[in-house]
Amino acid sequence: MHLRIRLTCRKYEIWALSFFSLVTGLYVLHFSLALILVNKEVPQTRGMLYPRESETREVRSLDGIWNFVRSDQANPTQGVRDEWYTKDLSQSRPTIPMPVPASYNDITTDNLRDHVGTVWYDRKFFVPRSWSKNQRIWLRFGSVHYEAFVWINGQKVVKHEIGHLPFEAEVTDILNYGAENRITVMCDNALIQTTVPQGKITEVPNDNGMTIIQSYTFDFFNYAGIHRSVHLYTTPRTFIEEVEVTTALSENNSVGEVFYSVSVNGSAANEAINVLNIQANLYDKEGAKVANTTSDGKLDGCLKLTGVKPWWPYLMHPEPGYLYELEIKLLAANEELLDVYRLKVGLRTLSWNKSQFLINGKPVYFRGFGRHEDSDIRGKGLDNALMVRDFNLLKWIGANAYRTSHYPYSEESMQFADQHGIMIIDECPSVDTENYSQELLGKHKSSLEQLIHRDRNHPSVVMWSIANEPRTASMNADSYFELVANFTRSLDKTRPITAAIAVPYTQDKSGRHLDIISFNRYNAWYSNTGRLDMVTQNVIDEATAWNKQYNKPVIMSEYGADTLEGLHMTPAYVWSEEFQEEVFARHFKAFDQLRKKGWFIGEFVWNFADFKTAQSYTRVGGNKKGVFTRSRQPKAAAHLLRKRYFALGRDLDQCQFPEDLFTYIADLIS
Ligand code: GCB
Repeated sequence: MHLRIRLTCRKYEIWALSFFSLVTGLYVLHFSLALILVNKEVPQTRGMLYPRESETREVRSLDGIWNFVRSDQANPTQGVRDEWYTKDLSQSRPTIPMPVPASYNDITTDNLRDHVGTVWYDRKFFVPRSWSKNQRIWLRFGSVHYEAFVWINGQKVVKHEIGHLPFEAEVTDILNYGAENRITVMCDNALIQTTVPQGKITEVPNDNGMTIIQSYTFDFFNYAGIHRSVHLYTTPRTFIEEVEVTTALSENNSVGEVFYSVSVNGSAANEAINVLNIQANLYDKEGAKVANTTSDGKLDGCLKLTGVKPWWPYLMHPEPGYLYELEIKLLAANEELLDVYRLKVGLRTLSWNKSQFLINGKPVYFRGFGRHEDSDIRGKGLDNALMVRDFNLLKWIGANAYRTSHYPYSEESMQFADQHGIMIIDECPSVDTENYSQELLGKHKSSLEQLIHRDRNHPSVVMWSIANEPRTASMNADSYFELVANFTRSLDKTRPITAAIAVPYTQDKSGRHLDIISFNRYNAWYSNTGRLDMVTQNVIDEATAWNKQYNKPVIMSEYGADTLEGLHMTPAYVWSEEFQEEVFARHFKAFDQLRKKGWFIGEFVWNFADFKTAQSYTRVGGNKKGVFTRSRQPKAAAHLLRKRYFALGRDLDQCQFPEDLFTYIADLIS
C-alpha cells in the first residue's frame, strides 16, 4: 500500500516502503558521482539584539503556562487545514497546560515523549494602550525546536526553521492595543535528511496499523518545544537594529580599542541616514565612563582607552571575565535621543598559528568539557537554576572552557560565560553530517550565519565549531566542508574554525579546511572496551598523526566512559566509578606527553553531566559519561578531574589551589 502523508511543509513528504528500492537506487547513483555543490547565498539575519530595557525600550516576558495540543501523528497538518490558529486552541481540541520555556516531552505521564510531528501552543496576553504610541513592537523567541510557525490574533507573523537559535518579527500592526491578544505557535520536531541536524522518518507497521518513527544517528534525545523565553519588546520607530563589536589591544595589553558598527532601521534611517549620529560611551565595572565618542553622521567608530583591564579566561588571571558596558545612543541631527542600547564588552585579542592558540598574546591550554543543555523534566528548556549550578560546578572543577556540543546554547548562558571567563567553542547544530546535498549545505550555512550573528560580540566565544563528527571520509565531504569553512571565515575572520572529527585521520577530508583540529575518540570504551592498557599510547599516536597530517594545533574534543554512579568495582570494570577514573588518568598521562610537543592545546572530557538519549540497549537511562550526574552531583572522577584542572592551572597560569583541593591524609604524604 502506498501511504503518503503530505503536509504543507515539504519535509513531511514521506513515501511508503514500496518506494524504497527506487530511493535506494537513486541514493547509490547519487553517491557514485561526486556531488557538485553550488555556493548559493544564504538568507542574512537582521536585528535580533538580545532584548534589553533602556530609557527607549520596554521588554515583556510571555513565559508561563501556555495551552497545548498535540496533533494526531498520522494527520500533522490538520491544525493548519482547519485553521486552529483563528480561535483559541481549546475550541478545536482539549488542551493541557504546558510550561514555557521547557521541552514538552517529559512533562506529561503519557507517550508525549515520543511524539513525532506537530504540536500547538497558545496563550492570551494583554498589550497596554501606552504601547500604541509611535513605536514598534517585536515578538522574539529565544528558540523553538525544530521548526516554528507563529500567528498573532490569527495572522501569520513568522516561520523559523532550525532549533536553538532566536528569531523575531515585528508585530506592531497586528496587535490590539489596550486589549487582549492571542499568540499561537505550531512546533514541528521532525528531522529529515535536509534538516540540521539530520534525521530520518519512516513509516512502519505496529499493533495498531502503521506508525511513524523518527530516528537519528546522534545519541542525545531530540527534545522539542518552546525551549527558551518568548518576549515582546518595544523599540522606537527609528531604532538601533544591530551592533557589532570587535576589540584590539596594544602596548602590552594596556591600550584598548573597541570598534563598533551600528545598523539603524526605521523611517528616519531610510530618508536621512547621513544626519543620524551615534554617541558611544564605554563604562568600566564601577560605572565610571572610560571612553566616549560621537560619530559625525557615521554609524561606526572606535573607542580608545588606556589602562585597560583585558578579558581573561577563568584561572588565567586573578580578575577573569572583566566586562565593560558599551552604551550606544542614536541621536537625530537635532541631538534628539532616538534610541539607546547597552551591551557588555570584553577587550581581548585572539590569534593562532600552526601550533598555538593565544589569548591576549598568551598561549591557551583548554581544559574543559563537552556538554548538553539537558535536565530532568525540563529537557532542553532554559532553566536559570540549572545554568547557575552548572557554572558553579565548572568553576569548582577548575575548567576554563566548554564546547556547546552539539548546538547553540542559550543566550543567557553565553552572557554568563562572558562574565565568568569561561571560553566557548561555539558549535552549530550540524551533527553526524552525511548524505551531503545542496539543500543541506544551504541550511548548514544558514545555521552558522545565524549563530555568528547571534554570538559574534561575546568575548567568551573563541572558536567556531562547524560540525560534530561529520562523515568526512566521504568524497563529497571535501568540497562541502571547504564551502562551509570558507563561508564561516567570510562572516568572522577574528576566530579560528574547528570541527570535532571522529573518522580516522587516514580517511578524513575536512581537516585541511580547518584552523584547529579537534578529534573525538573513545579508547577503552567504543574501541578496545575495558582495555585500560590500550589508552595512553593510542591517544599519543593519534594526536601526533593528526598534527603530522595537517600541521595544525590539535585538541582532544571528546574522551570518556559511561559510569553508573555508585557502582564500584576493583579492579576497574566498565561502567564502574573506578573505571571512569582510570580512563581519565590514562588520558591525562597521554595529554602530559602531548603537551610537551607544543601543538597539543586542549583536553575536553565527554561529558560534563549525564544526559537523556533515545532509547537504546547501550544506554541505561541515558548517556552516563557525565563527570556529574544528571542532577549535577559529582561522581568520583569529578574529584580527580578537579585536581588535574587546578594542577594545570597552577602550572600554566599560576592560579591558586582552592583550600579544599586535597584532603588531609597523613603527615607522610605531601
Ligand atoms: C560521540 C558524540 C557524542 C556522544 C558520544 C557517546 O562521539 O560526539 O555526541 O554522546 O560519542 O557517548 O557516544
